[in-house]
Amino acid sequence: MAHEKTGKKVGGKRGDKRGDKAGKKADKKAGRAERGGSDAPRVAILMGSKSDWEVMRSAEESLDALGVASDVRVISAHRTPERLTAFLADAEERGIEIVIAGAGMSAHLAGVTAAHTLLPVLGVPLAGGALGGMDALLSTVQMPGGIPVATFGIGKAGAKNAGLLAAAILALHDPGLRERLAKFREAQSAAVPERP
Ligand code: RP5
Repeated sequence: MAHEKTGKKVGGKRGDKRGDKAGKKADKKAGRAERGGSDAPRVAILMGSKSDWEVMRSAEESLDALGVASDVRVISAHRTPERLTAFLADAEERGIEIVIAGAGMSAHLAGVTAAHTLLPVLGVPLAGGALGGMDALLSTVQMPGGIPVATFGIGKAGAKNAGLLAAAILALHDPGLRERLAKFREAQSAAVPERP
C-alpha cells in the first residue's frame, strides 16, 4: 500500500500541534548544535505503535543529549511490513548506522528488522498486554543463531540505554562524540550524592 511505503515521521498533526512540533524540532536541532553534534540522522528509532512513543522517546533523548540526531518512525512488523522493508532498503545510503527497534507483546520488530539489514539492531522490549513485557523480552532476546539482536531491559531504562549504546558504538569512530560521552559519564557520576 502506498501509505505504508512513505513511513511518515511520528506526529505530523495539523494546526497548533504542528507549530509545537516545529518548535520542539528547532530546539532539539539547536541543542545538538550546541553540543557539537550534527543534524544528519545516524540512528533510526523504530517502534511498533505510536503508543510506544512515550517510552521510546527516552532513546531519542539520550541521543539528543549527546548531539546525535535520530530518525524516529512508527513501523510495525506485522501491520506495516512494507513500510519496514522500504525504510530499511535505503537506510544505510541515507546515513543510518544503527537501528533501535522497540515493540511490545510478541515483539518481532527487532528480529524482522535485523533480517533486512546488515546494520546493528538494538532491540527494546516494551511492557504492555497481559504479561507486562516478559513476552516482548523473550521474543526480542531469543533470536535463533545467525541473525543477532542486541536486547535491552524492558521499558524506559532499556530505551535510554539503547540510545547510549548506539552513541558508544558511533563514538568508536567519532572522537567528538567520544568526548561528549565521557563528559556525560562524568556529569552522571558527579550527580550522585555521597550521602542520602
Ligand atoms: C506492538 O503491539 C506495539 O509495539 C505495541 O507495543 C503493542 C500494542 O500496540 P497498539 O495496540 O497500542 O497499537 O505491535
